[in-house]
Amino acid sequence: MQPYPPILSANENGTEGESGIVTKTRPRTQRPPLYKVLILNDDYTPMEFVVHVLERFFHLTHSQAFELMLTVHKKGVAVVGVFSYEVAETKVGQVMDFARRHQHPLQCTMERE
Ligand code: TYC
Repeated sequence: MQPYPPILSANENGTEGESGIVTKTRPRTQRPPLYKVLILNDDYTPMEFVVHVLERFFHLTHSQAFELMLTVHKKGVAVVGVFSYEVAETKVGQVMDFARRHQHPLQCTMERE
């Protein structure tokens, strides 16, 4: 049996504070920001090296890697992928390190989406 008049109480989405007023809080889901990893063109890095980098660190197929390399070569820059901050940072570091070890000036950066 329900009492009459109904007892005022906090509902699932409300809190009854000292004032006796029930205030609602909207549940908010926060998504972590995403980061684009970009690869930049230059005049010296061999095309095959860039293709290899895209296959090795971004798991692209050979034809995807070749196509993306050509886009960068023609347009100057392209997004390779979108990742969490930590993953993007790791990939940028891996590419920069690999390019430096092979003495190529290839540049890879990240940008918040
Ligand atoms: N422009 C380079 C060349 O002609 C090839 C290249 C492509 C370099 C993409 C960097 O991100 C790059 N050898």
